[in-house]
Amino acid sequence: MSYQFLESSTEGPVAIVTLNRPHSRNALDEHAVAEIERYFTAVPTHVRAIVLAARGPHFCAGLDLKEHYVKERSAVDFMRVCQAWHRAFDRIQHGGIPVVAALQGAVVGGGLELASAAHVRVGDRTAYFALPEGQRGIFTGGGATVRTARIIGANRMVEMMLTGRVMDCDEGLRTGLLHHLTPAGGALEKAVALAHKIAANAPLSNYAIVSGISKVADMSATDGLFTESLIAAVVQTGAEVQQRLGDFVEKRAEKVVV
Ligand code: 1HE
Repeated sequence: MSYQFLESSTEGPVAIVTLNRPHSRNALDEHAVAEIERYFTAVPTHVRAIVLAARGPHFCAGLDLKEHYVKERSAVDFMRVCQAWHRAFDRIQHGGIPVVAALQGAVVGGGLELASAAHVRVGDRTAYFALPEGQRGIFTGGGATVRTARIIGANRMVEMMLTGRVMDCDEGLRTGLLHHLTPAGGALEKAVALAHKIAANAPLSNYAIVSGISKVADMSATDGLFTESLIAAVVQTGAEVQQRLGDFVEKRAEKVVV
């Protein structure tokens, strides 16, 4: 499949998908969001983990403000834009394949919404986060009220949006926007290494981890526990379980050590 905004390549079971519009700081126009949805809807079948990266010094400057300015969209037009973002980012979060984001520079507005849909976020020391919608006279529309608020807390998101302050990489690590922090320029290498490690897990376990946990978080405790038992019943009887547990019992498997 051919793309204008995205670049993709594979390294064995790991795909690397790269936002490739650095001259616009990878701002997301309608076409870019449609390409993201298209890629994550039809991931090559051999891919077991995906790295989401970006060219240039900034991961993503969010909504393409120039497109929004020129199009002078109506409320209904923008509702449709938001729904397209929701569909695309939902494919990332719930597509069943682990996604590791490699972040540098600005991860702002819709760029933070995109990063929030990934399962693992690796940032280098240049990475920073902001929700400048208030200053632009707009509002989040790519899922931040759900995904970003659940990561950093609704209260902190309100404060960030009201004040427009920039969160640096250290605070990003403390608040859960980052899971791993690397020296400048090191995020992609670390993300690819993590993706290979993730790809070595049983695919059914990975599917359950990325699809099940966030769904259970939307449920009551009673429904969540019941759903967990159903997921576990399927995964624990999967094709690879006997071999992997046999490796442990026969002392061929790695131990869990610090
Ligand atoms: C853009 C965009 C954009 C850059 N839409 N064109 N997002 C923002 O409010 C962030 C706005 N951008 C910035 O604050 C800065 O551009 C950056 C900090 C990201 C990067 O700064 P810098 O100095 O490296 O680059 P630059 O010179 O500001 O930008 C380079 C070019 O990218 C320039 O275009 P040029 O034609 O003058 O070369 C910029 O206009 C262009 N550019 N950001 C369009 N966002 C679903 S709702 C989501 C709501 C939001 O995402 S709100 C957050 C919007």
